[in-house]
Amino acid sequence: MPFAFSEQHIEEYHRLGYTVFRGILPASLVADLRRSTDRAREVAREARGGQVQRLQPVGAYEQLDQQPFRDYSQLPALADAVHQTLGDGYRHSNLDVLGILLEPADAPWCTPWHRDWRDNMAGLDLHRWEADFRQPELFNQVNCALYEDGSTWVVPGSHQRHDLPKEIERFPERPIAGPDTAQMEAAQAERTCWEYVTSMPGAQQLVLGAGDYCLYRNSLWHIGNYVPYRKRATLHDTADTAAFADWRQEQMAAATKQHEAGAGVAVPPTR
Ligand SMILES: O=C(O)CCC(=O)C(=O)O
Ligand SMILES: [Fe+2]
Repeated sequence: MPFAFSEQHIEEYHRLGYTVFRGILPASLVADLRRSTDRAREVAREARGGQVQRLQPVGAYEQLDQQPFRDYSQLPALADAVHQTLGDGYRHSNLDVLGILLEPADAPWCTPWHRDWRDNMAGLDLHRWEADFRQPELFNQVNCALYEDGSTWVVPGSHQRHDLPKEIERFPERPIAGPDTAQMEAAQAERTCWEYVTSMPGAQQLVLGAGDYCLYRNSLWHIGNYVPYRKRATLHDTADTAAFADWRQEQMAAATKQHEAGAGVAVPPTR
């Protein structure tokens, strides 16, 4: 069935913190994007080794064919679905941010469980995040899969609320640590990551098909869990607003200042 927008997308986005526009990318565009992202995988691994998680932003890499990314960022069906879900001031893509999430070449691994910015941006003003995490125009993120992708897990509905007691009990230490799989052989590392992922109360796997566009709130509890045998090229983007662009710039500047004052390391929430 071709993609059809419905009110269920709006309802799910608000209740669960994510919704999926199934098969919204035409197959011909998926094919073109796969060609560009095959090259992106090589470029990323040459630059940063086989375990690299992403290449971002794609626009910084002139050796890639940029046309498929432009076609994706101008796709009328996507613009329309995002406008219908979020409203008119939202774009479905920002080419200055757009990246690609990739599978590891060598060994399974997973990120720690986290809410973006709060847990993976050292030096962030946490009071500011606490005050802002429910703001509709902030924190809208996108995973758009070019191959079937079950790497992302979420705790549905957690975007609406603070951590629950059982979540704090599971992860009492902050920053939250991921599992240490460095010395493990592959099947053991995969099992250890799986146990870590599923130890979060209410965790659910998000399974995307090729050409699915998932719009989600990155203030949700979520995690990425990766295995080398599952090929991955998932566009990672933002359903951006001017307000969110300003927020990011302001927070990055403040965190960098903190760092310069010796208070910690300011790193963007990317690997
Ligand atoms: O790989 C994913 O889908 C999630 C990655 C993620 O959450 C992150 O890097 O912050
Ligand atoms: Fe994240």
